[in-house]
Amino acid sequence: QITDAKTRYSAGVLKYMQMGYWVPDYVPSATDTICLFRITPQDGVDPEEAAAAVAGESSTATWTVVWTDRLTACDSYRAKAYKVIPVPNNPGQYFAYVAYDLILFEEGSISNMTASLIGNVFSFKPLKAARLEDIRLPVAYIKTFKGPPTGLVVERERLDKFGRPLLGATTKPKLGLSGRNYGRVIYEGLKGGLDFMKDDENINSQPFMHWRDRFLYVMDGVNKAQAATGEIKGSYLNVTGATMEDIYERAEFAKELGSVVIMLDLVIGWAAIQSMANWARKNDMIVHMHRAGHGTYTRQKNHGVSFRVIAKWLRLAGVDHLHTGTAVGKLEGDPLTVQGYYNVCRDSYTVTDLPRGIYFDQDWADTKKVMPVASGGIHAGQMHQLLDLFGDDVILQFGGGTIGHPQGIQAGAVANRVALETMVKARNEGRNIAQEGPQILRKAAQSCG
Ligand code: CAP
Ligand code: MG
Repeated sequence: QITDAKTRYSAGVLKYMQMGYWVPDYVPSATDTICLFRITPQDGVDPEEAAAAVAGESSTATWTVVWTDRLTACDSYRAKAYKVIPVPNNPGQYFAYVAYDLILFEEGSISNMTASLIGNVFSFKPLKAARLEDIRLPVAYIKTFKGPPTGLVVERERLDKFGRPLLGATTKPKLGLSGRNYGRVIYEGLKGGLDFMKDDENINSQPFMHWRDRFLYVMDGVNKAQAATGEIKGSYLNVTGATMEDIYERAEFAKELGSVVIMLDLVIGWAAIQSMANWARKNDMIVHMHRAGHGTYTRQKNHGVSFRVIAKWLRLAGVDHLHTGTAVGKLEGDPLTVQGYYNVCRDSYTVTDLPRGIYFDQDWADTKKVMPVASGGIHAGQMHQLLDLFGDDVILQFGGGTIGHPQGIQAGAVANRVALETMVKARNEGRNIAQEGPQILRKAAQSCG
């Protein structure tokens, strides 16, 4: 085989072939993890060589052959690049498929898996750029994770809310309100008809409002709104803090006050997220995940990590809500790609769907489902588009779109609830909401003033 290859491959590729990192006839097994990297090799570097270098650096290899390689006889420790194809319409870019044996990752540890898969390779010299586009996780590895603490099915049961998307809003302005004023916003939003209110990603415990103050006033608002409406309500209390001790302390206080939900920012890191998922599982708490910071590595199309991969890792790590994009709001994202992220959150079995950016089938092996959150510059006037794009299992969150209502916060919440219920009714009656939506909304707005 090597003799054949000599006529086909450059010396650089042959070197990797001999080492076992470029294995063009490799057929991944059902227990392998498969990564699809989009690589842009440096000028003059063969794509197969670059792919093999990725396989090497993300598993066993360093920049040179080492004596101790001979002490690890087992071929399975080497990740194997086995397929490289040009990316259509993107000259210089290639899709590289790399397979990893089950033995390479610690059970139930996103930190360990990511230290291999995205540890060093993204600053690797043979590559101008690299992006982890998608990942197929084997059932054998999935079963070592506990997944969402609550999951969307149990969440609906706890809240006693079915047959429609849930509604939320982020309290604005992002920073600066006092505890008492903040609590008033929570009460008005929930009383007006929202299911959830939300802390913003950057509100923790600043001098203008310490966290205990916020939690006390927020829960006062939640309790009063529950009493006034007879519905179960929640407000995502952001327990993000400087240390795990702070995070645990804040989460314990949220529980003590009777909150059904806590919020975490993605920036706290994988180990902290998995620890908090364990805490939430023991305390029957919903975990709301705000993907703060993700754009720094998910946005560029040729470098970083795709959000669909982050969403898969977060589902395994154990979150119940995940910001997943809107396709129609103030933040970037095209409808099909965003729908693909929703699939990753909510499917029992995700089927390959190239237009939606899903490159592999993924059996979720009964991992609970994550409730996706559409947030970022959306408002009631887009209700038909949002319902049409995402269906019922989603939280639609209107921050500015509630608190910016000309007649006040409660009126903003009422507008969102009326728009949602009108649109769900129209859809259930078989009307084409994508087309008739604006008319239906205008009529509803007139009839309720
Ligand atoms: C929304 C939001 C969220 C973004 C995050 C904001 O407010 O609170 O942080 O939606 O984006 O500050 O922009 P508005 P994503 O509803 O007033 O826009 O959900 O995509 O992670
Ligand atoms: Mg925000």
